[in-house]
Amino acid sequence: MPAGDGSRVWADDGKWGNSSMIRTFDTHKVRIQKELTGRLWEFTPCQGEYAGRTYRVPTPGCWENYPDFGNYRGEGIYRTTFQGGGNLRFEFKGVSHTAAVFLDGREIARHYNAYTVFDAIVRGLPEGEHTLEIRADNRFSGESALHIPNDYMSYGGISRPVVMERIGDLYIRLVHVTPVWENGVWSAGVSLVVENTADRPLTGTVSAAISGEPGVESGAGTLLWENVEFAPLETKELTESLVFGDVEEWSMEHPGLYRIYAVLTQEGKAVDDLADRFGFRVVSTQGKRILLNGKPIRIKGVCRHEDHPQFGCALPYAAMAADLESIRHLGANSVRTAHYPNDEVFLDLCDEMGILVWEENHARGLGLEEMQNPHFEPQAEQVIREMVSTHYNHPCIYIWGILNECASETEYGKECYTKQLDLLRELDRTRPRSFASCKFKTDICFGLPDVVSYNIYPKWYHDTPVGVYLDELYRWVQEETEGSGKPFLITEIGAGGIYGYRNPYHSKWTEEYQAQTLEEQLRAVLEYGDCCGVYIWQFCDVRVSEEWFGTRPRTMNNKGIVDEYRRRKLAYDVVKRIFESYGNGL
Ligand code: ADA
Repeated sequence: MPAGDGSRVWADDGKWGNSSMIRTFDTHKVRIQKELTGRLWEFTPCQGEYAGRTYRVPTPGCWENYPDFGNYRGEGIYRTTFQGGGNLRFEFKGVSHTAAVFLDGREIARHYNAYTVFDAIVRGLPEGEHTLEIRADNRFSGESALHIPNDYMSYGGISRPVVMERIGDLYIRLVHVTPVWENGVWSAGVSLVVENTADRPLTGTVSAAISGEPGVESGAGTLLWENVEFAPLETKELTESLVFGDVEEWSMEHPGLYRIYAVLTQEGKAVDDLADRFGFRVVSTQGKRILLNGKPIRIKGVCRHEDHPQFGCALPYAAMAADLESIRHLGANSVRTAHYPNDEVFLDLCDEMGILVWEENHARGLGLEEMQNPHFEPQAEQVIREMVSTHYNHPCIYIWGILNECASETEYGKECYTKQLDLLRELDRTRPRSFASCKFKTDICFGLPDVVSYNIYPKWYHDTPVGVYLDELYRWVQEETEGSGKPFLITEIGAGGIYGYRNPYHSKWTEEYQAQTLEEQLRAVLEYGDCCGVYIWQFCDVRVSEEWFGTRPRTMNNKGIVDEYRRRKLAYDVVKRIFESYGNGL
């Protein structure tokens, strides 16, 4: 609804408190948080027919879901007010796809890429009413190397929550926990990052306690760093390791979670805290297998875009949880977050449900020229850094993926794959790395990852029988590439099927053709002895960029086994029957 000229910015109720809506568990008892989204903000589009008008719109949300903005590609200004002051930290969980943030008219942050978290700290703000403005931009241009017209939609808007926190001069920036299994003993490596935002030296004491979540009894321990000195504006990492006598391991069947709770005190008073969760599990590769806690696993997965006709990419908790319920009902045990890092709440739910996640940086189908865009490397690297830093603790993430179907057949592409896989290794020594290739017999990068992964579409984009195609591909990987002897995964199989379209000839695009094709593809891959598993392309039908209408009926990618409203196609029951007949182990 238009707000009308001169109307006031949507008012804040002034109340502060700890909110558990932001994650599925509480992250603070001491630090006070307030979600600024979860209410109406003002929205003013900058281009097009309605430029300059002001509307009141729900947040988080994508503007494509506001009436009149279904196809809006441009800039939009979001505005809200809040009551507060002192030292404030603002966390933006996702703005699509470029953001400039202003507090009372002063720029406090800029960020590119819809799918990762960024923040801004403002010190000494006078108590009172303030205005926060976010300029979001979802236009395509040479400045944007990752968001390009593509086989999914780059939405616009504040697509994930905005959170405001009161912090002191010293605050706990992050905590990473690395579970280690060595010589029959579990330990947890803890790394805490504390930041002094003041321009004077400060002293603080930090403690960190690990305990099981309710229902997980065993294992507990505490760490203490007393009277740590922080130079002005210093960011300091505190590391230590804790040994555990007995723990409940995190597995697909029993996803036992542990909590780490860090508290910062100054002069005996708790001034800040941070809680996160992790699980005791290690992932490794051995020969041609991927191991979870030493046992070879079989991946039965679906690729999933964050997409819904009512919410765009800003799916609320209930819609994410419903997708995961379906995925579990299908007998699947894994999700590939194609083709970007996902909402933290989705990962929280996967942690709790024991669903393994292949999490991917943001890039789909970039050719050589697109990778040579001078912005490509820094933008992709930033996604990797932000993704690993914020999602490090999730036990559900068993592998990091990069650069889906990019130019891995070229020398220049190989340099980029090398740098990004090296960066992943530097940021996280514990998880295997991979990339999904479609370069049939031309890929030159298989010496680089820990797992070799391929997207294949026999019976859809070509007519070679599935078994023949798979054999030819696998033999080539083993005999002629540096991927020989590594675990091998099929990261996409699939076929298009339009919901409700059936005919007696079972032609392409019918639900029948899709169901038959998936059955043939799935059986061939799951029966392939040397293959660690499979991901179906894809869980649900998704909207694609307008530029892709030509090969995409309905301007949708119709390869979902449910449609965009999550209505099951014939393929759903076929997949369920097959997935349920294979276990999680190999
Ligand atoms: C690719 C790609 C997907 C999707 C799929 C398809 O393999 O990784 O994003 O475009 O093909 O539907 O053709």
